[in-house]
Amino acid sequence: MRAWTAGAAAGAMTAFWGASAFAADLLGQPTPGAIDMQPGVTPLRHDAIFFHNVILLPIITAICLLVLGLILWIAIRYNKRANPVPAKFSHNTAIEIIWTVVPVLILMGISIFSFRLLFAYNDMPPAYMTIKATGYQWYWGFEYPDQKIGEFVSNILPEDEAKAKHVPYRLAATEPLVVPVNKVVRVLVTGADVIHAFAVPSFGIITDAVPGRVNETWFKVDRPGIYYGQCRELCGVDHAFMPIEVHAVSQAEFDAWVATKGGSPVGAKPAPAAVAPAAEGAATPAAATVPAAPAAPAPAAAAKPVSLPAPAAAPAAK
Ligand SMILES: [Cu+2]
Repeated sequence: MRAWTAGAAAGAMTAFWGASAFAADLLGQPTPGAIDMQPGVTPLRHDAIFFHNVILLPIITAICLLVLGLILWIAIRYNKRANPVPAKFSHNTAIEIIWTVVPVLILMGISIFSFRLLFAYNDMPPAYMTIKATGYQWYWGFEYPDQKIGEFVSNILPEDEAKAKHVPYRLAATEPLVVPVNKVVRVLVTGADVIHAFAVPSFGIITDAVPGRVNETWFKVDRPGIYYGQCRELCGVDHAFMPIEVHAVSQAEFDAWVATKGGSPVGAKPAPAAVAPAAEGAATPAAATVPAAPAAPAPAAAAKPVSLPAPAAAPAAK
């Protein structure tokens, strides 16, 4: 009972103040007994936690308390004994306007923060490097095209090895995804057989791995560490056994790791990566305007020569 009370108190504290100031949650993996979200290490995750803890939770709490208060008020003040002769009216214009307009305003307020976060997810800064993650039944394949590292396979680390290494079984993998800290990493996600999903909670990302399609997401890890993720789309019997293990390391350590994989550390990474997102961001407007622009003058230009020679030809014929 005391544990439950402590848990409820912790829950209330966490709900109102966020876990960071209260509990020592493990970084990059779930914490036994914890109820808050995993701590974030990327800008997207920080924003998502802010949105949840500072915007949504207070609104939800206030609405719940308001409705609870109204129910109690009605049940106590207007029950049959306390109020034997009920009022006969059935409409109140003022209150009907209020309970229509106020929820609309609340939703509009939420949408400002919600859309800002949604755009941040899609508005990737210029990427330092790209990783291609492919979901298989039931493991992941990772490829580093910028470093010329071909696809390598990452399986679940067997239970005895995980125990021997003191790493979490079902989260630890045979091959980690190694990335440099403080660099924008673009992840291209696809599936080879069925739909999987690439998810790393502390990065705040979850992207479907769909066969025949390439989805994109990004992260920028702000501190070194080991961060675990999992497949998040039910993909078959071993769905629970295809973890993702990400090591965020310094640039020097990353370059050393690239060398051990037989890749080229530098290459021409920043240039194509810097151009690509800009082109992608402009892809929709560019695609809309560029073909339209030549298309529009083209018929006009074609029409003019056709119509012009005609009058010119007519006098020539005379
Ligand atoms: Cu799965």
